[in-house]
Amino acid sequence: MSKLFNNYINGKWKASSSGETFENINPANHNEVLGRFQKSNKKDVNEAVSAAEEALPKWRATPAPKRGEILFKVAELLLQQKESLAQDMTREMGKVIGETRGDVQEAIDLTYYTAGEGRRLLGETVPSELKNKFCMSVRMPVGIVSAITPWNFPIAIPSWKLVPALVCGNTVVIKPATDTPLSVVNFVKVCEKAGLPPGVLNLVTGSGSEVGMPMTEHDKVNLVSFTGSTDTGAVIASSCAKNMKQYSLEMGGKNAIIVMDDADLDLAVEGVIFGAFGTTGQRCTACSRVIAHKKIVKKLTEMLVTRAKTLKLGDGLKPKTDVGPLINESQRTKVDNYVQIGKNEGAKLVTGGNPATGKDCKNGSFYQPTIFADVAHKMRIAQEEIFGPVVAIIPCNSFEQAVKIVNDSKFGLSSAIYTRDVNRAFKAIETLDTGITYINASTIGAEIQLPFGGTKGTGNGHREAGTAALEIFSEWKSVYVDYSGTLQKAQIEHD
Ligand code: UN1
Repeated sequence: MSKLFNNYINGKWKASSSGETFENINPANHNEVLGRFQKSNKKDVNEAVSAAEEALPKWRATPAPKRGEILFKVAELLLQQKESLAQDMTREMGKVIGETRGDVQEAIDLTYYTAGEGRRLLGETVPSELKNKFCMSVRMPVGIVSAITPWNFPIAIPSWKLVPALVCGNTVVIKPATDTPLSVVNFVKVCEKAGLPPGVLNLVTGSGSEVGMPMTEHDKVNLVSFTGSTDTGAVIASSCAKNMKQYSLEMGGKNAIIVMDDADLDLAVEGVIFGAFGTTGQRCTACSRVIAHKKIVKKLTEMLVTRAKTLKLGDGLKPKTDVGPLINESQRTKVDNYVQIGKNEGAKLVTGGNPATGKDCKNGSFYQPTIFADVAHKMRIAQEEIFGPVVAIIPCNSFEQAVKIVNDSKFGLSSAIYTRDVNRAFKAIETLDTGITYINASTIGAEIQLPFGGTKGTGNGHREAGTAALEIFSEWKSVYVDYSGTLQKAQIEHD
């Protein structure tokens, strides 16, 4: 019988009231069960929210530098445990060990950076229009936060939500994706060991409908922070709007790399391969469109196909593996369906296009790195998020046309351009309608000290990471101190 994992509520590890569990399976080897996790329900959510409510007054009254000190400890422990956290993560969700180490490193970076906010949380002091009066703004916690996190960055993305929420003085209930509960259990254990008081952070595992929705609808929850699919984001947004709750959403992308005729093609090829097939294409920032100038499109396509064929698929724990599996069988079916759609639309399949079933792949959800050429930008494979190792090459005639094609998308997360022309690079920065733009680099690999998020259908205007995250997890309070000893009237006493 595989190991049993519990929820974490009010500082205690405990089973769900449902009495039921679900299995966590290695996507590289379906015979390996990593453990059984609690199949929780509304009752567990209510208990977790009550714990968060009870812990809130004391936590928000804890000086922010002290909250930051606990979070520094979290960062130190993550650093100490980096290797075992990364190994668990590869077994749980498949991406290669170098990338899972990177995932944990992203959480370490974010946590050190944001713990320091405990000694900043900057507000403003501004002059008053009246004499003997002092004006300032301070950051207040929002209250109880529900964090609903995805499986593709199972520790980094939870850290983007939990750490700023906690440093700002909120209490939290987190629900990890059902494919990656182990990484979040590991993260919560680190927080417990670092000395986070009971009730400040609570973990409830289970499905979106049984756990995620009650966490969204609960009337004591003040803010829902979600990363995941656009469909689920839309459900969360309408529920929060109805109940006047705050929400921050980070959803899909259809990220593009423009390759101009003056680009360093070797560099561009590495960027496209890393962006399209890194994390098996399962990043919101993954490169899924290449907009290539007609003068180089043929050569670039050949180079990409040659390079894609060298990629070694298999178990991400093996040091020679380049590309791991997809997260589960339903994602593999979805990717395969998109490949059929691409073929039916008339795109030219130049490599891949099938599930990978060789000896290193036979027990897992593997899919061949897939490239389509001669794609028209209105085709579904060039418009919809596939979330797999599939990239569409779209020829273009000019820089201006390339920008139009990139921007003709309902999403706006990440974009990139390969060019040696500095003027064109700056024009790209100005005109590409995405939250992130890379020059001579791939669409993936954002650093935590900058805002992360996108325009249009990618989100709802918020940015995570950096100091931008504080705008999500704190509320402004404006403070006026009148030390005149008289009744002074702003605006009215104007002359
Ligand atoms: C995501 O795919 O949701 O920029 C996050 C990147 C990573 C984060 C990706 N640092 O690719």
